[in-house]
Amino acid sequence: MKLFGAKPKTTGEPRRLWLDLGDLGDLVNPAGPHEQWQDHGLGLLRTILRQNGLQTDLASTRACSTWDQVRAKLRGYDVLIMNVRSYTYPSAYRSAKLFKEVNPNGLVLTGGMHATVAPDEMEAVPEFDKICTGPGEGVIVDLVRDPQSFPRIILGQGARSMAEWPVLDRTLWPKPASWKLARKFNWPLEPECGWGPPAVATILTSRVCPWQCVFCNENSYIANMGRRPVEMVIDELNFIDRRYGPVGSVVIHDSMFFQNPSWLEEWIEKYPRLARTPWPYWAAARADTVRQWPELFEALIRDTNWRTVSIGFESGSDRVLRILNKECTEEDNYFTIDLLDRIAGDLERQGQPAPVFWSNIMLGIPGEQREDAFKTMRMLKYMRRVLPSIAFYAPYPGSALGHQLIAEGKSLMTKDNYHRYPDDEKVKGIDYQFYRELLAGKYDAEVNKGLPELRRRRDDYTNALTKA
Ligand code: B12
Ligand code: SF4
Repeated sequence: MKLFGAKPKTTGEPRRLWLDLGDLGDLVNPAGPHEQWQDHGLGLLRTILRQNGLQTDLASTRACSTWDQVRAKLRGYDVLIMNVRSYTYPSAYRSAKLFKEVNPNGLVLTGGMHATVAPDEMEAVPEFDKICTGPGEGVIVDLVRDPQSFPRIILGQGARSMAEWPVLDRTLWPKPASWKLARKFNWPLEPECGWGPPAVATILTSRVCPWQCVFCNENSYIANMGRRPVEMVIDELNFIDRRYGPVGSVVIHDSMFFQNPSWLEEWIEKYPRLARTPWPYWAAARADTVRQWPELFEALIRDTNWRTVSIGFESGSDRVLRILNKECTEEDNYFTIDLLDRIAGDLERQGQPAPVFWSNIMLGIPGEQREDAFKTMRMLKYMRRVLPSIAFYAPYPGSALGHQLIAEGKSLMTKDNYHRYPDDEKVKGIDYQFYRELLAGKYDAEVNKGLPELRRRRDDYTNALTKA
């Protein structure tokens, strides 16, 4: 298969701009740490383009403070390229319109998750000239070289395995756009966000999650793809550390790191031995698989410095977990909480840093009752070492439940407002006032029922509410 296209032609090229997307100002004076993460889709595709002699300039809506600044950046280009996710769709939409305003003959090439899950919505916008659904690594070179030879809707082509992906050229990522942010950013590495020491290196080892949670079900739209071999991941981290480091910690951005036991066993064997430093890292698991493979989980924590364990607990109620098709139970959740607690206590006694949960919790799920929400908050309070990440359920296109709610006219997410503020209301008919009061502590008496005295403390959960 000709994965990355034919040989380059470098002269007389059209002027091309890759526009990194996100909320205005996020690379100037960001609202929070997660707004500063770099985009691996952009990094991968610009690396491939560069290796094939196709130059793209770079601008970022996140590096601008006003739409006038964005307009000025867009002027004078023949081609605009964007990676559009649902949560960046509003900025993609507005940027495409501005681009056509200042370059009426210019072409807008798009791809990304939103193009994949909601191509109809994008097709209705005439400013999007080409819309690539699915993975772009097999098509990007030919598309950028000769866009007019493609139809408007393009079926993307991915690699069979992430082993085929080149090492990202991280210098192709946008820079922080203010001296204040630049001081702490560690570009082309990434800034600290509370999960581990700076500088942070983000990396992907897998792209596919085989589960079918109805609020997500990525495997219905992310094509199957082999995992990146363990040694390639470690080599890339060592290279980053040598070239741009020192790296302080790693964030493994996989949707589901804790899968494929044989890959994980190899990681346990090689990471402590071959990594220049066994950097502490953040990575994701599920409560049911932790319960299925507790020894593997424990070995990863103890031997590979897995220090921030992201778990999509989502709910503390079996009824809601079933609505979500989470395939995890209350019992799985408590098993995982107790196991991490035991390992953490043990490591602390040995004077070592203890692992913590990054605990994803959803509230405001259609069908959730008050008692379910109390159980969820009770479960959260039961965790002793936890960074809570609470979100009001958001009906994203691409997910089964999202599609259903959109079709029923119950979604409050629009192209101008896929997600703006953490406490935005996302679904019609949900009593958001109740949830705000729940987070503020109004129902603590109910939540605390059955909780040991020590775990009845009150954290400010309103601040734990994240954009979703
Ligand atoms: C890492 C990650 C994050 C990180 C960092 C995000 C970032 N800056 O990149 C963090 C933790 C911050 C995050 C947060 C959120 N995320 Co997120 N995240 C991911 C994750 C796990 C990996 C993204 C990634 O790097 N993929 C790998 C790269 C290579 O893929 P890619 O960018 O899609 O690009 C490929 C194709 O799309 C295509 N392509 C892209 N651009 C273009 C352009 C052209 C021209 C072409 C031809 C092709 C093309 O080719 C690329 C190579 O194959 C994905 C799930 C996943 N497995 O992809 C979710 C995902 C993107 N996130 C999602 C969501 C909803 C969020 C949140 C809103 C909350 C949440 N539920 O997690 C927040 C909002 C963030 C914000 N900024 O406000 C959804 C998006 C759904 C959608 N319909 O768009 C996903 C799909 C997960 C999910 N199923 O819910 N996220
Ligand atoms: S929520 Fe997590 S476990 Fe469920 S399908 Fe998505 S990535 Fe997989």
